[in-house]
This record gives sequence, C-alpha cells and structure tokens, in this order.
Amino acid sequence: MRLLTSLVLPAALLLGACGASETTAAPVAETETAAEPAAEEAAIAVEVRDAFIVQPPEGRDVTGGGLYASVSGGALTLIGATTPAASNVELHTMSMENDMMQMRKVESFPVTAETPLVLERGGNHLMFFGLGPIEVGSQVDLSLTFTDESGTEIKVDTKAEVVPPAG
Ligand SMILES: [Cu+2]
Repeated sequence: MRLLTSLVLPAALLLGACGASETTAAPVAETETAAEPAAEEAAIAVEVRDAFIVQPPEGRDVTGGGLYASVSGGALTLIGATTPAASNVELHTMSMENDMMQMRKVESFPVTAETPLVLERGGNHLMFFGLGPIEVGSQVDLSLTFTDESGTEIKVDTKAEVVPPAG
C-alpha cells in the first residue's frame, strides 16, 4: 500500500506542473497566430447557418430543405450541395404558375453582401433525392460548394437539422 501511495503523489504533482506550463506558453501561441500570412484568403468570408432537411413522409425518399448563407468581402455563387444522407441534392426555385406551385432545377444561386441567400420552404430551396432514413431532431452533414468571382471553388461544411414536415 505504501508503494501505491508514493506512485500516486508524484503523478498529481506532474499534472499540476503541466497546467502551469500551459499558462506560460500562451503568449507564444499568440505570436504565431499574428504571423499568419492569410490576409488575402480571409478577404471573403461566408457564413452558413440554420440549414435544415424536412423529414419526408413515410415511404418517400425525396424532400426539401434550406439554409441561410451570407458573405462579406465579395460575392459567391452556390453551385451545389452534397450529403451522405442522400444520393443527390439539387438547387430548386419555386414559383406560382397558373395557380400551381412549380419547382425548377437551377444550376446556381447568387450570394452577395447585399442579398444573403435564403433557401426555405415555399421558396428557393434544396431538394434531396434518394434520402436514407433520417430522424427528426438529428443533425446531418451538409457540404456546400460555392465559387468566387474568379471561379475558385470554396467548400463549406455545415450541419442540417432534420425538421418535421410542415403542420
Ligand atoms: Cu424542389
């Protein structure tokens, strides 16, 4: 028993020492961050939030979804989306034509600093095909592909919440 006690004590002392050295190391980390030469890449910033997928009715594997995306420092174009939860994701518009809701596939949606991209139920939206089983309240990985004004692709990974069908 005496041996065990003497082993435990030094371990506790080591942990204490570790915490102390982490605190003193902080100023070094700050210096490294300040030296990052990423000013050009950081010029355009995109924020994606509130992504969702509507749970389809029982037995269906096609459903809609949406998100909110805003940019600063430039304009972007959303050209596609993928998720492991569905085999294909399309970008759709929705409009009233002859008293009928019409959905149309489009190749892209613009996102500008002045006009954030809003994809929602009843408007422009994401359309998921070949959807696997998803549960309301769960989070699904969603990867978005944007292009900037020079055509360079920018990937943004987010999580889409599975929401119940509109009641
Ligand atoms: Cu659609």
